[in-house]
Amino acid sequence: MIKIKSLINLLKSNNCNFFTGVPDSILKELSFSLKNKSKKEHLIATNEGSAISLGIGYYLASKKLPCVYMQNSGLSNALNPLISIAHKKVYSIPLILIIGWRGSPNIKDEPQHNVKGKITKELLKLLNINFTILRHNRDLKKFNKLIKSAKKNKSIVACLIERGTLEKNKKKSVSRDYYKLDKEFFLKSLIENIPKKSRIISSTGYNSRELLYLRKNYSLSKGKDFYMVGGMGHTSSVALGYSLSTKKKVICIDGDGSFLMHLGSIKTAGNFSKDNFKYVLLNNNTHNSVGSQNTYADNINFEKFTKALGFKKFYSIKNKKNLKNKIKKFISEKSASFLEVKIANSKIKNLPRPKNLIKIKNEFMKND
Ligand SMILES: Cc1ncc(C[n+]2csc(CCOP(=O)(O)OP(=O)(O)O)c2C)c(N)n1
Repeated sequence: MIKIKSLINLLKSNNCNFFTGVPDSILKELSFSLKNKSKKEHLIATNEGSAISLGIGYYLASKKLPCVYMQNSGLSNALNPLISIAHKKVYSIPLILIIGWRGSPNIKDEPQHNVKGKITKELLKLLNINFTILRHNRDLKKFNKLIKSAKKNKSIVACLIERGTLEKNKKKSVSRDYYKLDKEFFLKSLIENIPKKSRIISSTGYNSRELLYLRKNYSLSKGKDFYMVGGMGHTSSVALGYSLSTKKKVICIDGDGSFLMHLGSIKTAGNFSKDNFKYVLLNNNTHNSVGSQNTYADNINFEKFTKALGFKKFYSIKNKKNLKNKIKKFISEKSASFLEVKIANSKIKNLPRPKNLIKIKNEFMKND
């Protein structure tokens, strides 16, 4: 096991004081230890490509190495600026990457993580990124050497960290609720009030897992679900693509972190959606599933924003008052509509995970 303090000190000793990235559950301890940094020193980015680009900008101004952290699934978002800007044969920008290694071949994980986990080292090799796997304190020495080489050769280096490597902080981080409405209560009310043949497409993390839990626990049978177990940020695009070729109501259930990750796609939905497209933003202002880091979505005026993007109708729910009626009106609205639900973090312990993905897909695609 490695103390996060040792890792941070190592970076500090290399004059690295700038951090940016997208949160990951494996790197929760890192997020926790960066919590009190100033806005100039630590930026939670909306996607991993942006994080790499923020690091590139920082280097251009400071000549110092930035530290960019991410889950390995986000490595694919990072590829474009890594290859087309920072690569040794392009601008040769030195960067330090800290990558949470989901699906490492040594550790049991979900299907979507196993696929990426298996090719993560190969991907880094293809990118000519020297890396080391951090498992023990002694591995920090190897990482130190890599960082020194990155400085000297203006290259990108990385470390891979598996689940359970970073020692848990003794002070338990409490996930703060920005809003009060109970998520289980809201989602249950939503499913109870949709037409039977509806289709739900739900985002990565707790939203999909909570939906699955509700289906099982309360035998809720209205509609069918497609869980976005990966592809974070693409929920609205999958939902839009589906909705254009069906008459069924399509309900997109998205998280604020997911919404922000590829924000441009909501503009596409504003432009092209038909009346059957119903977008539900579960806004808890956090990346709840990976440690409840802030998303900064609380200060967006979603009504003005989504109307400007082409949504004809906007609904807002923040408590139980009139909830059922609001849901019904939103669902039966004769135009594409956007619902922001100001909601508390998930309260259910040990949420289930979607397992038989092919069966889920086949069920979703069945005619009814
Ligand atoms: C491309 C990518 N980057 C990072 C992650 C890790 N990750 C999984 S869920 C999640 C947070 C999602 O936040 P939000 O959409 O607000 O939903 P909540 O967790 O709050 O329910 C993150 C960052 C991922 N799965 N994929």
